[in-house]
Amino acid sequence: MKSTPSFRLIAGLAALAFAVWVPSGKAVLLDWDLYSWTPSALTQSFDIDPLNPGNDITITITGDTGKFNLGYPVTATAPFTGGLAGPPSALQNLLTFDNKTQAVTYTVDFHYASGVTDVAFTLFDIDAGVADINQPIDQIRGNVATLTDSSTMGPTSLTGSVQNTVTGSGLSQVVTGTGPAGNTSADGNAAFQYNGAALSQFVFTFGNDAAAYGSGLAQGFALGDINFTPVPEAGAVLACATAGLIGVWGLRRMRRATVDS
Ligand SMILES: [Ca+2]
Ligand SMILES: [Ca+2]
Ligand SMILES: [Ca+2]
Repeated sequence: MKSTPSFRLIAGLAALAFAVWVPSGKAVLLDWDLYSWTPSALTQSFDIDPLNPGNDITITITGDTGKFNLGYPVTATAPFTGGLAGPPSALQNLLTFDNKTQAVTYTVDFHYASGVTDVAFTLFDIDAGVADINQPIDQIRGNVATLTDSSTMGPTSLTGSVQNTVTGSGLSQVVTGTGPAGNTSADGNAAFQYNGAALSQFVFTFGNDAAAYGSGLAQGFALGDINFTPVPEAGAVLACATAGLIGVWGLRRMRRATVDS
């Protein structure tokens, strides 16, 4: 039997699809230089991944949101840069709490059927005022991710800097400022990673350490770019494997037909 040109084409394309289009779990980046936050908005969704239908990520801020300084949150290259060259834009947050118990919580939802993994981001300027009880002491607490099976986990890696300290383990890891970090330095950075498990959401809360006085002074931090890797959907993997098998079968058949002829 002689394989027709169209059959050869289909078999070749199917084999090619298998070779290049098996879902690779390609990393996606919410890059604040490309996507901006509407000033003062408390929730926003972003469609940053063309391979995933519709919006891919939503960030929502709750809690004492009335304490944001005018015009915040906002994407900007100042005041906090994390010490990065450029500097790149980041989600800047400046608040003036009335007391040390007020706080705001950031919820980041990923809109992927099978979740995402290898989430990584850095917060800038998690620090404390000069050694004076009237100064705020930045604190990031409540660091928890919700997995696609509804269980929870803490950051798999949480790395502080010169002017903050990381305490606790698992679901109770906390970053607390220990001294003043320059707004354009890396001294207040805190790098987060959630690796290994498919998650659909992570949260963190920005407030003050219990040792802070809470005197109504402005304090702030920035959220840098968010990296993550979508987990391929089981259906997509199956479809690719099927296309690949058809392609391989077709090519073998063509080869046999060529030998026979
Ligand atoms: Ca999308
Ligand atoms: Ca700060
Ligand atoms: Ca600072």
